[in-house]
Amino acid sequence: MGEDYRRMWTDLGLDLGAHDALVGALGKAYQDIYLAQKDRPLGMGYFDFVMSEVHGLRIRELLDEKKAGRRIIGSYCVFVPEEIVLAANATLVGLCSGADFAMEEVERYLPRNTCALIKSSFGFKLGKVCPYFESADMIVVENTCDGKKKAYETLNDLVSNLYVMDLPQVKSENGRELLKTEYNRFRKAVEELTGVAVTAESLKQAIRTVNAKRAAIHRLSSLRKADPAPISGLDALLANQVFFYDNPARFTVSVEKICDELEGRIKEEKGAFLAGTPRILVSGCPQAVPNWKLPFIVETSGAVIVGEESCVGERGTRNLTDESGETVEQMMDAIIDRYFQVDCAIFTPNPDRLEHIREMAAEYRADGVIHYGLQFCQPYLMEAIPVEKALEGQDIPCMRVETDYSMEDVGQLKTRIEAFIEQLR
Ligand code: BJ8
Repeated sequence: MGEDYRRMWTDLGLDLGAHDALVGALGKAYQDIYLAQKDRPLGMGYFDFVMSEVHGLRIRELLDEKKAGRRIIGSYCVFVPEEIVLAANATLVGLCSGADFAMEEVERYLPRNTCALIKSSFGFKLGKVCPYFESADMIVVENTCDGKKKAYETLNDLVSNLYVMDLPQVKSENGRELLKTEYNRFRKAVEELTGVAVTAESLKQAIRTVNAKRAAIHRLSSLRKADPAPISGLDALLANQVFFYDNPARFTVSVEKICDELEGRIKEEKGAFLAGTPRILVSGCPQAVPNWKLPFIVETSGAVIVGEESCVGERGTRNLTDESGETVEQMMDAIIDRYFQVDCAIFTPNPDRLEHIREMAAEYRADGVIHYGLQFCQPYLMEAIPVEKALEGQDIPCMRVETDYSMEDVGQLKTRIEAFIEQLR
């Protein structure tokens, strides 16, 4: 099987030496962070397996789908509607952007002071290490923050299959119109790519499939309201990360299964940490695989993470699409309504996000909030200040963290986070 995978990666044009280094580092981090946890739910075995095969079996499956005539679409943002992709007989996968790679090469194209997520997406492409990127027939990028917008102009010179989706920045009538225009344009582009027209039947089925996986992961999130929390924040984050890679139907079944197990743990008052452990809500920038730095520090410093107000978390999954439409137009409208609720910090103003953080802090019984901002991410770093103020009004302590993907600040962050947790006790 090892040789078979190597042939597959070579055929995709990956740099095998660099890829080996990446997979080795990923495996080591996984071992040290995930497998070192004690008494994990048995259902996590599935996610461990997915992670061990994230560049292997899953890529093989995608290539098999391609052989059978399906198209693969890669994306970096939760604004790319999976419902439309599935309805036109294609598969959507999240693209890697959670680790530093080929940074010297990246800084030939992007300023040093660019957020780690954007640099990472370039690093995986330039270092030729991302089999998802290389398997994709179309790469969808979006006009969200300024960094992404400008970086994609450069990426467009490097790859031939980029599709740029324009997105609104204001939640107004005009903003909704823009989203509608863009989603209809995207539908046509995907139909052209696959040669399959979206029908009322296929769109309904796709909405059901995506709703089911969102509902399943939302169920898992809700179970974390219990004290003791039945699952660690690290493990819950992993399930949220796998959400972007896995086959949707299989993912749904696996999440429902672990939820059944967690319900049993709650009944037995069995937790990942002891009852009364300080509870943290993390809010802010997305944490893509293998960016596990913050939860690792928090959960080895005496607290448990009980929720993520993030696109790899509740912001990306909490809303479902109305399934009652009968025509393609009605269902497209329902999809637009659903995505228009995503409260990314690129929107101005963005009061819904503050409300949602307050709501989550209360529901998940968080003792404190850690606002996670990537360095040079202006939308989230700017919004961290109103978030802190809004929480002050509710007497919920908030700590602002500004970091990147390197491990250089782990010691300093740990000291600050330990002091914050001490204050919550
Ligand atoms: S909907 S959060 S996935 S854009 S961290 S690249 S904002 S400078 S990722 Fe996002 Fe879509 Fe919004 Fe969600 Fe820019 Fe900030 Fe970097 Fe960011």
